[in-house]
Amino acid sequence: MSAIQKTQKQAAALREQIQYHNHRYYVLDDPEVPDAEYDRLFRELQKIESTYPSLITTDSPTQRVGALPLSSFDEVKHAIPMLSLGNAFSDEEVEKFGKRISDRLNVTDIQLVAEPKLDGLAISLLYEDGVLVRAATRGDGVTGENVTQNVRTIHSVPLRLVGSDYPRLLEVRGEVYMPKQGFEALNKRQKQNNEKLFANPRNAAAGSLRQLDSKITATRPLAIFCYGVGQVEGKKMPSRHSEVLECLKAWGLRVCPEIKVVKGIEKCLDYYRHIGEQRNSLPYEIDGVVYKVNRLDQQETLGFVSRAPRWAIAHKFPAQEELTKLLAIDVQVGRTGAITPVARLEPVEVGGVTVTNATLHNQDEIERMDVRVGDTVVVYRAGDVIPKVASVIKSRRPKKSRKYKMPTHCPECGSELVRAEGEAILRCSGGLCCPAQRKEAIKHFASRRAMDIEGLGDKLVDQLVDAELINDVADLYLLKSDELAGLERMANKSAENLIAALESSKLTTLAKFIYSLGIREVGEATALNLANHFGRLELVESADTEKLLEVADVGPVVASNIVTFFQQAHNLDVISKLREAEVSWPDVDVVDADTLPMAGKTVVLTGTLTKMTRNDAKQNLQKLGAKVSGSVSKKTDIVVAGESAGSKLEKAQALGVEVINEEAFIKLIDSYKG
Ligand code: D41
Repeated sequence: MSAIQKTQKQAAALREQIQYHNHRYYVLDDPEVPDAEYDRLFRELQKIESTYPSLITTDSPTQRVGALPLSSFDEVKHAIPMLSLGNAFSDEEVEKFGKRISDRLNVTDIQLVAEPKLDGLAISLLYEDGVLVRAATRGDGVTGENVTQNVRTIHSVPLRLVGSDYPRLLEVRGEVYMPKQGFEALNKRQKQNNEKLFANPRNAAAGSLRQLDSKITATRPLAIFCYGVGQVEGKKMPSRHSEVLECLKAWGLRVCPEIKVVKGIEKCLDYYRHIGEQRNSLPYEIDGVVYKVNRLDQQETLGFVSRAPRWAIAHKFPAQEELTKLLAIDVQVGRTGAITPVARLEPVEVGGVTVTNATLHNQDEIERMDVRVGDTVVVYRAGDVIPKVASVIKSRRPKKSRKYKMPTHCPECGSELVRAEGEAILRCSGGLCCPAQRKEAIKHFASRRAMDIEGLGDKLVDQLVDAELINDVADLYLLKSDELAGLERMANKSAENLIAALESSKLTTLAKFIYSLGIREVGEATALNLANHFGRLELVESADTEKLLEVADVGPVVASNIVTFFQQAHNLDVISKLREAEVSWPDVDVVDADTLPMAGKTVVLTGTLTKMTRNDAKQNLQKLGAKVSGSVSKKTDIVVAGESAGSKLEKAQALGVEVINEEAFIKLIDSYKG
């Protein structure tokens, strides 16, 4: 055997192995080897093929992607038309179907195959001598489009059939779809890249299959389930549909595992209900089930009417999409002040549930769809998710409609709505005073790292706000123990304890107080920087953006959050009420950060410290002007490694960064404190 023949044999053996593992992974969902092994085989084959391009075959697993973009799709005429399916929307219609076939065949208790009806696109795959040579969309059933390049990128479509007993010519029919998970991931990616979102998995699958550049299709998580055959030459097929499906499985084609053989219409309806219950937990979207007469001779006897077989019917689930009228657009304020526009709709039944509200997500989404009050809209509801307005029927738009404008002020508290740069959502700037945000703000205010009010947990905050005993954080300090004692599950003793805790929380630090205010994106570190930079709260309140940008770690977004917060009169009111209640803190001696002993140093804390908390260590470092970071890099100056330090310590050692233990760390800070 010549050297090249040997290599050719080696390539063929690799292809066979890759094909086997591909089938195990993508078709059977039962991988045998780790991904790394698959990758190794794949790279080995790639290496051979790049050295000897003449050895590349069209069914080589390396050839799924790589074809040049098309300028248009060619037409494909189906040798045998791809039939359409009649629909049934109720048990009665299915029973009528059962009666029709029984009467025509003159038999009762007919055997049927029940299949989930995938919500994707019907496709035809043509295999010649076991090799995929063409894939076409159904189109109008007679003529479709040649989408071979795109379908080749779908991993669950075998480029070569398994075994050797397949027909010389085999046309397989199935449904290409996008799994729910893949759909969510794709839309997330589209959003990040500022590209258009797909309304549902079906549209996403259709859009992906219609790409002229198969490299794009290759990035889309498509899959296939095969449900039948068209043209077959060179082999006698079995006599039942269920057996045909078994053959397809044996030849490496993917068939839906939920498919069942049932006897009689009653069992079909049982199947429908069973699948209906499974629907939300299935990893793909279905819009109903399909019943097919199992015996092929009976199918032939029944024949078809106007392109739909008499021997099959689709039993649809109630629609998940309906048309209705948009009556108004309201906005809702979430816990963090996020504003969500909500569509108020003329009540409409969607998938068995009456829908009167649907989310419009955000301002961008409204602008993208240009949705207007008075529009006829498509409402979509899937599983347990919140109904959403999927699209607008522009042709039904009333003449005098006006573009929707988002409000500029919070509907709950009247504060200005602000949109941070690069963010899609508007937020209420009301902070402490907006009722929708009040509870969250109070919980934050009371938390350990903020005002540290012991005994004031989340549940109690909810109770206090619901009982209207407090409206804002300042009201906390006006609470009386007899008011508290009147609350459910509140003993006299705990009421007194809370009053005492409130009292002792009054003396705080400027940094903690700023942090307690809950200004967006002003965390502990920023609050400390602000306190150290300005020294007095009045100076923080009156600082403009330019002044704020001088503070360590304050960027334009944080600066603008701070300015907006202190522009709201009610925030200033709350602060003055707090001061009246004798909440106080010592002013901070302002030191020029650059002159601090550890200015410019970046320190990483890792492992467990025994003599102080991680947080105390951090604050000590920050007071000395050091920056505390969470990850080790070349820019790290010191790593403080406590007990059982792990990967960060290893990384520091690898990078040659100075590492000190807790003892040395304490000595270090003490030496600076002097
Ligand atoms: O899952 C499906 N979407 C599905 C579609 C299925 N499981 N079986 C189908 N069977 C047929 C016949 C009976 C005509 C061979 C179908 C379709 N047709 C179909 N899909 C799109 C149009 C027709």
